[in-house]
Amino acid sequence: MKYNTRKLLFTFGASLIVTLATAQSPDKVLWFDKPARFFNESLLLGNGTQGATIFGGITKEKVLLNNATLWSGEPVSDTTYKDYYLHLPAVREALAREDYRAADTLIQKLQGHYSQAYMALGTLYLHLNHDTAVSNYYRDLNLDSSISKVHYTVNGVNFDREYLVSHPDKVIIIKLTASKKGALNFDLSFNSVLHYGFEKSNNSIKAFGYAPYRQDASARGTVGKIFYDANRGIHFASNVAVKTKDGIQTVGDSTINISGATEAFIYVSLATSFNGFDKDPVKQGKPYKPVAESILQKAMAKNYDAVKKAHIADYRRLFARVNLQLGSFTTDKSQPTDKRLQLYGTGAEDKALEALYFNFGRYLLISSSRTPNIPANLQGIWSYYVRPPWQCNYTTNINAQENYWPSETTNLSELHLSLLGQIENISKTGAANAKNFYNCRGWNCAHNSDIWAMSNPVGDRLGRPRWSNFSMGGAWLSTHIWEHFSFSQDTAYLKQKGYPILKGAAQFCMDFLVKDKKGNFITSPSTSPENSFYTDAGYNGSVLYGGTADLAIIRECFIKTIKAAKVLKIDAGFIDSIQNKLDNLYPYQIGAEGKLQEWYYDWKDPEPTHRHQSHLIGLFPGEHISVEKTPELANACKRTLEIKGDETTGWSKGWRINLWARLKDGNHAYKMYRELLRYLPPIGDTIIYNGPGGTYPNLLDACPPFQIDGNFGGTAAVAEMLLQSTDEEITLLPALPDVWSTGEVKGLKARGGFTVDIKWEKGKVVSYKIVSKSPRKVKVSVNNKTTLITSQTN
Ligand code: FUC
Repeated sequence: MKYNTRKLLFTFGASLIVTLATAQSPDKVLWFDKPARFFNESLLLGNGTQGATIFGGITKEKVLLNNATLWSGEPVSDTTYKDYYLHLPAVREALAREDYRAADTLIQKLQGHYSQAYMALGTLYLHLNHDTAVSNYYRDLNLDSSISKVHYTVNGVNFDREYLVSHPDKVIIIKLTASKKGALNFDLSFNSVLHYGFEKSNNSIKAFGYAPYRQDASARGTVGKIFYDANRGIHFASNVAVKTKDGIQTVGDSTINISGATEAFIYVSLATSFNGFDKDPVKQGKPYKPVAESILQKAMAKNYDAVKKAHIADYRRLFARVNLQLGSFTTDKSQPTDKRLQLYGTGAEDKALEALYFNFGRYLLISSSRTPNIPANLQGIWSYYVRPPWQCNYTTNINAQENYWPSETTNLSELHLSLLGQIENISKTGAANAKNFYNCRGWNCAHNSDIWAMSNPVGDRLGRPRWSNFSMGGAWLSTHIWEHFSFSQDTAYLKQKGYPILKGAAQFCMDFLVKDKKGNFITSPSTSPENSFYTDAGYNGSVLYGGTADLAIIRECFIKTIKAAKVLKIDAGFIDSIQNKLDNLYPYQIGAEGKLQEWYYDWKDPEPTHRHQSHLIGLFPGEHISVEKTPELANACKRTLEIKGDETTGWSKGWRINLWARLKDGNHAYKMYRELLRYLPPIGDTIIYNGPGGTYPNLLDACPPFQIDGNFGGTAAVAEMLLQSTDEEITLLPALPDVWSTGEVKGLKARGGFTVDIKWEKGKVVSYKIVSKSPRKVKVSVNNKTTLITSQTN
């Protein structure tokens, strides 16, 4: 059907839409007055593993189906790159004689294969047989319940749909109702962009298929090869069945027809054969067909309302832990979300939209991060490509980490475990990687990973070193282990799981460090994520020695390893040796322009506004630079950010807002938060990589293209404006923007295992509550005064 805009415009005056919309909380509901044409307008549902993308089409509805465990590829072998480290001395020698051109080329010998890619599973199509002229169209996503709805009227008959993806029941359900008996008539079908087929079944559509066992990466625009083999790679099953009230159901091999129903429930179960990063998905794969069948049968045997009730209770257990009120709502509630975003872009005040974006980030994490060892990828779990942007992988020079910044501070600590499990897997492949590429102990990860926990430098010996040869992905990831402990105080986790992995990352760094000509410890070779320099001789290169970002990440890794060993009272000798190297790292330098120097020398930047700022990691997400403890370095970070400016990609904006918050400049953080929420029109289904970062109509972050890290960075930044903590002290409202002068937040988390509620008026805290499992002494800074208090227990 062609969507009838004129008809809709004519009928939108209908008060029903306004009633539906205004009944919703403007900070917890996304709603629209027309179906989505593109992914950037759709609504995303997920139970942390299964994902459904809802377009809300009228007579033609499509629902994109995803499963977090469906990727191309197979387990990696740890012998592929044996002895590659023999190429390392030549790079070091080139750098020692300041031959940066030679280093840029020689380092390519230290590159292996690219990561594999996250795969779309399939699409469910619904063709409804009724008139195309509809009125009262409305669709929404309620963040309080994780349920999406569609409503419209045709010839006086109301059609309603309700969509959910249940975590307790692992099933996707669409409920359709018609207000007139027998008015529901539709066909249902399934297809996939992967290799697939159907199996005979009397009462369901049973689709089975498989992902490529190998997919060669493509640089932008160029298409690499895709390899399929029915006996290799991750296999999937998708089962679809319908229950109806009234009417007749006709089931074919690949379609289901419903005629004359009043109510219908579509059940979809999705399962894959993935059985762990080191298991062959065919020979050692999970029994995906029986799993999909059993999920479907169990869910269908239950009463829908019971499934829905369990789904809402399960979801709310996580979502309702935090409540944010940013003052009086000035929103015109009768405006759909995309319109609000556009108005906001013209300068309108909409505190409810600012809170909605924060709530949406928490919603997205709950919906994409509940699979053991499989963290949210570049697009969470929602993708419709065989060849997604950047393989839709884990990019470990910022993006994978940024996804998890809100996990601890916004009270979703257990969701962090997906990433922590992946880090454990990476530490295993990364041990071979450390040995093969660098002849070091411990483990290491370069700039990418995937479901197979691959960790080698990518590039196939042709890649640009500025991203391929980043060697600090593992050390950076390992800092998440301490963060999880610091917020959760889970000593058993630290002792049994976390510390040995953290120690392994530190061990790699210990072995990798070499001395510069003055006797300082540095890395060589080194890169600064994705950036390049001009040497004094005018060479534009990217491989150097002693890059600041490497050393900043090593500082974080060492500081946290020492803290963890002290908590566990172990490894005194090892931590002495770490402390020694930490004390003798090449110190930070402040360049002529007042910036925190990014390169070993104060070289010129070809791109002074470059999106990456990994050398500032000590300020955020790290802990060793702060306004209070290292004011000169903090000031140099500030100068760096001023020179970089505020115009950058979505994820980079998300990061910079956090950095400005740590600089205690709430107004600058807020300015950039507004710019992160800049409306970007949907660009259709082509992948566009260039242009400003912002937010699509469905509130998804645009790098561009869509990348979920910006959503998570922005969400973390709101928490960082309202509450900051170190292992020693909690600061309330450290970077409160003037415009958020009155508000309340409940349930944020602080390091030390504290839960914090804050109420403020005219920019000052008027009441607060700090809770922990048992009463503990804690230093709190409130309205610029620090006091020692005892925490409450409830
Ligand atoms: C890094 C960034 C890009 C993009 C990619 C997934 O390489 O520099 O902007 O976000 O990751």
